[in-house]
Amino acid sequence: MSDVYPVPDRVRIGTNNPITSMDTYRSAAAHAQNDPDQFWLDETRRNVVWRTPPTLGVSGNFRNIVDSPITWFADGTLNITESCVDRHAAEHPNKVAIVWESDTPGEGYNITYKELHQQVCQAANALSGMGLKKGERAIIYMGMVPEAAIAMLACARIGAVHSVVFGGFSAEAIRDRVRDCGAEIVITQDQGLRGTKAIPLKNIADQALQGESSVKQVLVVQRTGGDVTWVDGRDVWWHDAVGNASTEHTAVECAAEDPLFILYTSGSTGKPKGLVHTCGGYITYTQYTHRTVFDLRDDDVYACVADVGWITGHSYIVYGPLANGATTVMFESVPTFPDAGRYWDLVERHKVTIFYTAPTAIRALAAQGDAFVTKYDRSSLRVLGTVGEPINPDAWEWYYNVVGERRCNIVDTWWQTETGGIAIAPIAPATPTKPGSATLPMPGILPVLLDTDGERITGPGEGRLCIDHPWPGLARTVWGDHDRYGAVYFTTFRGYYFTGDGCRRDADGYYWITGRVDDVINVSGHRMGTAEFESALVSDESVAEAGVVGYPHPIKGQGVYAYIVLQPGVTGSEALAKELNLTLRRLIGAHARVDLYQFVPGLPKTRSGKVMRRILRKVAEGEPEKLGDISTLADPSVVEAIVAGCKL
Ligand code: 7RM
Repeated sequence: MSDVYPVPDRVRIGTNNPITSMDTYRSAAAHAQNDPDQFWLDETRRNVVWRTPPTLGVSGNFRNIVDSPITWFADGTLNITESCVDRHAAEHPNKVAIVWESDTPGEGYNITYKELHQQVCQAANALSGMGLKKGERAIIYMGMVPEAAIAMLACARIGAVHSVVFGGFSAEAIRDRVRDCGAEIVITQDQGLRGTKAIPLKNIADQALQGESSVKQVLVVQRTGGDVTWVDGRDVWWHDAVGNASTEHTAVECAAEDPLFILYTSGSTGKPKGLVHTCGGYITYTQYTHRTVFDLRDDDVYACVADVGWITGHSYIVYGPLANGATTVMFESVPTFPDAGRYWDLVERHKVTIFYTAPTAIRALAAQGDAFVTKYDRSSLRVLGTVGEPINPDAWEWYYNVVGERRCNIVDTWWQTETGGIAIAPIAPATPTKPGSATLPMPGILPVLLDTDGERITGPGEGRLCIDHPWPGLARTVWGDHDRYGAVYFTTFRGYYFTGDGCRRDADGYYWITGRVDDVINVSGHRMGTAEFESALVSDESVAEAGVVGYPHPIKGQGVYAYIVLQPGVTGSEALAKELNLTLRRLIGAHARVDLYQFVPGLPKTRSGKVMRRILRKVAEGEPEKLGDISTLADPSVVEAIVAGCKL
């Protein structure tokens, strides 16, 4: 039996959460299960600003996603910025909406809801003036500056669809996304700053846009004043176009199911998919889960230190918190600048009450020793969240004992780009926790564990994690390829949404995510497809074939292991390994690098030519004795060479 941690008093007392105990949790979950339409209609009518309040709940189902797509609140109309900005600017204009923590500590500033409203209106007017219309796409390629959030909201305000591309991605990756979504406008900044390191975002965007005629205009925020390449007639400075625009703007009315944004995410095969989230359901689900899981209170200072380039930044830095009228921190820097105390310095200076980060950061910081933490006053903290990958119990205990001094509840939140918002997690004032478990499903989420034959596992057991009924935050489609959406998520197990994760359920009904069961790897909380690595590697002229798998890594969660078959006449070396990592950086981005290379004479293949990835995985995991049945291999000697070989 694992330890159970009761909810600390400080978290239990003073809440106005709709869910304050396991009893209220169970009755909310039962209501959402028995009458999902009524549950979510009540929720959205109470907490989202609608122009036309919806009367319809869900339609469509998981059995036939192609012919009967999922919709929520289909007869409602709204503009989500009225939920995120206008109502708060009217009700509490001087409340801080965004606390900007700049790269250099102390150089940031705050933006109130009134100011946010003015700036979003200005940016919306500027984008309209540049010709961006409802339904058209804008790529946002920026660092963590307030203008990134303002740009997202401004797109939403005119009904345009944004697609944020994480600032670590390469020019090639931006070009792929610009083409896939047919973007009309790119919004970027001169340079990004992370731990004093300047990232030439504008120049990378320019490289990406060479020859791309769909993009008519580029809007550029000046962050550092560094040199940039410039295309006259196409490029516009933010401070000119936005700074001079009117601070009044009437939001464009959108249908509940109009797309709000596209976010590209990696899967097992092919290029990243552009998942589409729509206005009404997404804003309903993110505001609900944000308020409930973190137990948001009026005077909270909420800090999620993710990047807006990932779904966590969309849902839990920008949309969820702002819809709730919260004060949300945007953190530009890195956890180790100027030293490993940066997060706790931030907590002390801004009196952060809710802090949300990834297990990889917790492990990295725990390894630096407790003094960096204890040096700062963390008495403001009440709820500590984690997201992105499984958290090992040691890291959980360190977060709980050292960072939170046993006063805070830990919310280990399991969810995905596809789920839109948190799907399995404790509700801070209600759910007793167990280190390493994401605990229990949100109301409205019906997790199902299936065995490899698709049979439902009841009670305790381990299987593939699926979800049985639509919830409002679910991504509705893959941009431009609804069939792919159906094929990837709804055909493995008919009638269920398949998450790609393995999961165990214990005797208390608690869920323990065991990690991906497909060819997706999770490195430092970054989701990457092994197929993307492989296709980038084989594009190098030295490489004939590549097989990429994950292996356990003490800090990053998973490391990347590449088996490389070289072209005839080429020999493996450290220098070649370095060169291949440069190829990955150029084709994917700075966050994509292989940790270990092994040059091998061949990949283990079946007689029909399929790579046996299980063997690659076992060797990378350091368990060559557990290869299992290798009798179907075309050439068993390849395995001997792989097991005996060395890694660089
Ligand atoms: C939010 C996000 C999704 C994948 C998912 C899991 C893994 C995320 C947890 C987790 C164990 C968690 N979106 N994952 N959260 N695994 N415990 N609390 O990360 O689309 O980028 O990645 O991340 O494998 O399928 S994501």
